Amino acid sequence: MKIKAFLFDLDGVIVDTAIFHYQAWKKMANGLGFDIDEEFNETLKGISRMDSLNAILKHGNLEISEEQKLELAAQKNADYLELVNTMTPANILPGVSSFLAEARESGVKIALGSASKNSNLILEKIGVKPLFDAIIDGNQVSKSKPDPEVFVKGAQSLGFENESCIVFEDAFAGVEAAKAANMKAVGIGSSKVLFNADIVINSFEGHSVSEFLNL
Ligand code: B16
Ligand code: MG
Repeated sequence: MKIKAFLFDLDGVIVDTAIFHYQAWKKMANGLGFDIDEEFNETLKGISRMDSLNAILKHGNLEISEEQKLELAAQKNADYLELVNTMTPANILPGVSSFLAEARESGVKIALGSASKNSNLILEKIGVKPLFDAIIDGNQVSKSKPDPEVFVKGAQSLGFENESCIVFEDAFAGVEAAKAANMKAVGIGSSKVLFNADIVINSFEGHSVSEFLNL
């Protein structure tokens, strides 16, 4: 089927906010008396805020009330937003801006499919929000990737069938979500991790839209 739309994950594909999430979660964990390292942080990529919090508390062998969890998540998000507010267009990952512009020129529709509840602010800070025809994020979905909900809603809001969409993802769970939706998946990162994608690239740099239209 002819490709009509590109659905982009945010963190790790358009911008690297994983380092900000890491700093904010680390601060929280340290305040609770334990630490998280970069290797553990890898397991949080693409995972929703509350699922991340639960994984971190389990890592630290801590059991707390739901009320305390909400307080911790709110404080972590405040710390994270302080870092997000320092972002500028210089934070866009290499090759992304020209790839988005070329997609629009080619008539391909563009949607965001992210677990983040902060995606609108991030897209505004880096100056690419007007390039998106639809934004589906953690505010619209109830099921985290690998559930396909976020991408299915993206296709629906653009008015296209799932089979005519390509998903660009950096997380294993995100590629699984794309496949569960019968979409093509382009992995951004390592083929060792993203082996279930149709194709894996290191970054958008040096790649043109036409390479993906016949996937
Ligand atoms: P927020 P993505 C994900 O973004 C991040 O990878 C993940 O680390 C984060 O916990 C999640 O968004 C929720 O973010 O706290 O801003 O709602 O890769 O799905 O774009
Ligand atoms: Mg991601």
